Amino acid sequence: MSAEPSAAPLREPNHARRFTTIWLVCSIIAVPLVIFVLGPELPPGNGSDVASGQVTDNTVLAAMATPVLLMVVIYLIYAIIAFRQPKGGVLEGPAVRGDAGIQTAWIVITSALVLSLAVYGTVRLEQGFGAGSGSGPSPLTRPKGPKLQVQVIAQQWAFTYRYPQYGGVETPHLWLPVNETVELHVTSLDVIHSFWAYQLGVKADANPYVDNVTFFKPTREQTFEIHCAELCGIWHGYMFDHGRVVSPGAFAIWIAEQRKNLAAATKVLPPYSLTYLPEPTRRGG
Ligand SMILES: [Cu+2]
Repeated sequence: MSAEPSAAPLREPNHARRFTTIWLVCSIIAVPLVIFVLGPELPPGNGSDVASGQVTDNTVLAAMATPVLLMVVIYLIYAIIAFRQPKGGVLEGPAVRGDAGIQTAWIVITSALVLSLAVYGTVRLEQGFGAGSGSGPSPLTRPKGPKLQVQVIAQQWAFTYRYPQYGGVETPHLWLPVNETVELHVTSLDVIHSFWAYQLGVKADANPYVDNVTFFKPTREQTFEIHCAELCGIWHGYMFDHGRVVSPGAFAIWIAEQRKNLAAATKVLPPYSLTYLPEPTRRGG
């Protein structure tokens, strides 16, 4: 009725070799697919040099995680198929009390993976213009060449943008010329906000009395999303807008229009400053 239990262990195939072969073949196929097919589709897209860097980082992480994921999933499937109970028999498996080789390999490989990622992360964080896209009030380095300075002013519940090189005009929307390095200064008039231009890969805290500087270069003309990424009150979710990256010609026309249309408002604005000290009583009406 049931199979001969004593004969089974003798016919055991070399599971370790079989599993390793399946895993290696799957990894060799999957890793290039992750790098070359999935990688270019990963967020936040290639809207700026900073965003492209984030796509690279996401690709590296996904490529390194793929063999680990495959090991877990393939082992699960392998175990379900190869180590299932034979029909009719209820068998005890052999008592396994550890395997020095596997344990050593596990510790060495996982340590190497984690430590190499720690080194990679640290290098990438310090590369370019400081700590990623949010470089802070005193960036470690500055990109060379001319820069378009734009100040992001956050307040409950909108962002406005000041262009000190264009008469200090303050606009309700953000337009940027393509292929021009932007020096973004992010501050707030009230509570803490966070300026997040998703497709440009730019996220910087907007805090009162703080001037957070961040650099990036938009690399293609597009419409991008702007969100507030810090819960800042009841209409936090309303702090949403679309910005635009346009040709230098279109930007010149737009900024000239803004200067003309907003001239009366610009006249009564406080002078351009890296932070502002608004008077709450005046703002409260
Ligand atoms: Cu906000």
